[in-house]
Amino acid sequence: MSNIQLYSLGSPNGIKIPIALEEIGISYDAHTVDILKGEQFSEDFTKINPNSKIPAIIDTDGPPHMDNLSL
Ligand SMILES: N[C@@H](CCC(=O)N[C@@H](CS)C(=O)NCC(=O)O)C(=O)O
Repeated sequence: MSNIQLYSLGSPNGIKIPIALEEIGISYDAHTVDILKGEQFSEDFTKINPNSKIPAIIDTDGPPHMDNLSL
């Protein structure tokens, strides 16, 4: 298991971080959050990002990130 857990979807905002991680060569585990099904509002995901937006990252070696700019 990678220390980077990515929660996202292939939307314009959601694809930027996986592209960056791939280009930099950082390994990560990808988890789909289907915003068309409302999964961004689930209890599990709002614990990760209270703003209910993808992308979000849990880095076990650092703080959580929940915006393309902070990521
Ligand atoms: N400023 C945020 C925006 C993220 C954003 O708007 N994500 C959209 C998908 S592209 C989203 O999660 N929408 C779900 C919703 O608004 O309910 C970023 O760039 O990361």
